[in-house]
Amino acid sequence: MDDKKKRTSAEIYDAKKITVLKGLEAVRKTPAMYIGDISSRGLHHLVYEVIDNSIDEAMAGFCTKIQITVHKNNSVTVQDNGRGIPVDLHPTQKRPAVEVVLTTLHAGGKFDRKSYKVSGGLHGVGVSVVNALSEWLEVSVFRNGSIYHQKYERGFPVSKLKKIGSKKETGTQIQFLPDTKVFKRVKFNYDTLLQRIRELAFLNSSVKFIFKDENTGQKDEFHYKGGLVEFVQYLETDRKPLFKNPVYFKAAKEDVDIEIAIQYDDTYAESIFTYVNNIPTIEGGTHLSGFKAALTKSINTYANKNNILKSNDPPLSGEDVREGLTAVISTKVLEPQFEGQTKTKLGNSEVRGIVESVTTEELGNFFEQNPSLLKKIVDKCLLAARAREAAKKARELTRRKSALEGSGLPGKLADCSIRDPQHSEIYLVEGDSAGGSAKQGRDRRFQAILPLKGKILNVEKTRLDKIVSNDEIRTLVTALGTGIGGEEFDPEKVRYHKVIIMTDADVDGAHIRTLLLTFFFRYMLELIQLGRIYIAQPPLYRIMNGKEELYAYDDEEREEILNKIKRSSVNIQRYKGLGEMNPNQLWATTMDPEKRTILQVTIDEAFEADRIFNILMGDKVEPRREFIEKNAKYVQNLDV
Ligand code: 0RA
Repeated sequence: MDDKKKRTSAEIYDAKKITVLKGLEAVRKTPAMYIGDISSRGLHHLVYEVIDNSIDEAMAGFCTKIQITVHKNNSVTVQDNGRGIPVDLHPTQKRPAVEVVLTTLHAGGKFDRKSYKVSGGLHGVGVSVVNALSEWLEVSVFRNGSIYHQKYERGFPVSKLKKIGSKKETGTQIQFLPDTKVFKRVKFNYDTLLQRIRELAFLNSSVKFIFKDENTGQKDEFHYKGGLVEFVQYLETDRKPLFKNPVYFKAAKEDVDIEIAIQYDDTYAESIFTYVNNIPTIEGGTHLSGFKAALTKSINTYANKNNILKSNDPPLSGEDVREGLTAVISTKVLEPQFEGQTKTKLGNSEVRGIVESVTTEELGNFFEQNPSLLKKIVDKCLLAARAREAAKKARELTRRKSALEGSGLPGKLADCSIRDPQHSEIYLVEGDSAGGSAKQGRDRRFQAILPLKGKILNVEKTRLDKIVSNDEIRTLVTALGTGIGGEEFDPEKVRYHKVIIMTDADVDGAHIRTLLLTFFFRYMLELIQLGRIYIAQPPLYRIMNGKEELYAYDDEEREEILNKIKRSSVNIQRYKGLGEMNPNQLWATTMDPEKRTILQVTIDEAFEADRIFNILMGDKVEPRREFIEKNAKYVQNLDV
């Protein structure tokens, strides 16, 4: 300190206290800056944030068990068996270290332990953020043979850290109740938490996770000792793997830890999931491109070396070697840089070369030792190469055909007059009759209508060449303007910033919606990530109260309405299909931007979506029996 007058420790204490207050105040003022949003997503993020701290302790080698419990009052407890957050007085702040961790932004990993920084994303903001956004939070530290306890309200300590008992084992327990003054709705979704916990269990094979919900009595335990190998096997549920065990390797090079598991199967999709410090990198980045480069090069090199590729065979492209590939790539990077639209793309350029060289070396060893598996892979890639060639021809044919047809837009499309994608939307409507009503009811300035004939092609069971020559899909792709398939697809070219799926509220409607979602997930994932895909919410009931016309969008709302009005004079109609609404009704209930609700499709756990779409739409009939039930639930989840 270069001040002339030395400050007293009381003054320092006050100064620090003011910074702390300012920090927590900032979090409460603009919570979205710290946790993304204050909807369901942000709410669940609080739990992940607390778990992340326990996982840090596990990565440091001191924690083997993490228990997560959702209580009846909507509070959540996260308990671990790590060393316990230190309780001794912080050297400059004159407060117990645990209090500093819980009240200072970004203090969590800063002192005396190596921790992977997770700057840029929403992760790693620290437990103090959770504290600030909780009505109350209680921490118990098991350390030095004692139990220490302290309580906070909206981030501020309301008790001193006190010794309240003794305990041999060490650990940390944090229980918190999210603040209803901050969050729109404080209700945790078991499946949402379950999926993230399962994912973390796959990524951290040394930790046992125990997850309980006291509302339902549900309990799940995960301890995947096989780590990524088990992760890939889980993703392969209901697919036929090409070889018995996934290829697996792990390496550390120049401060980067790399772990990869790979399998091929009988699907045509490419399912690669990448992580940096346990955070899903949806948009990929340098670790992914390093891996892809190594895979393409290695397969070509060894296939040539072993004379599996003949001189008249084409070289295998990246897309060819990734058809039917399922892989998980988990990296640990000290100071990751996150880029991209959703800040989920790894930017560190050094990581590309590191992952590429490790993968090249490991795959080389594997192919040397398993030439018969290499042959299986190459044969599969050659099939993909031929299909890609056929798809290219089919696309060229389509292009020439549409050039002859004039504008190039499909005849079935009732386009809007505005040309600016940002202000345009397209309704994909089930059936010609509903399509007709939508065309009459719409605001033609900015709403385009594309009626779809029955069930579109199941892309999960079809190769790209067949997909691009399917009429219904071609119409859809042309209307959207994006192109399809690998390099050909460009999400920036989309002609409408809202693509709204509008189907009947029955079994067939649900099926068509899933077929469309499968298509977007497999071939236009970026449109989902950019938040361009929506699901229309037509009403389920029309309630005539004398001359008054009311609509209910679910059973709960119907009851609410019926409770408000006199039941004697009412007439209730249950809509079985969109076709039962006249154009005016369709506009008023489902299409008018002033009144409608549309659900934005988002994918939080891409790995689970991948698996579910495959199970739902894949070959095996048995799992599809659960189709409607599961699907209905899944689409609800899409709204989080
Ligand atoms: C700072 C330092 C040490 C451990 C922790 C924080 C820690 C934080 C959390 C949060 C949840 N569980 C946790 N477990 C540990 C190291 C303490 C030492 O050196 O003994």
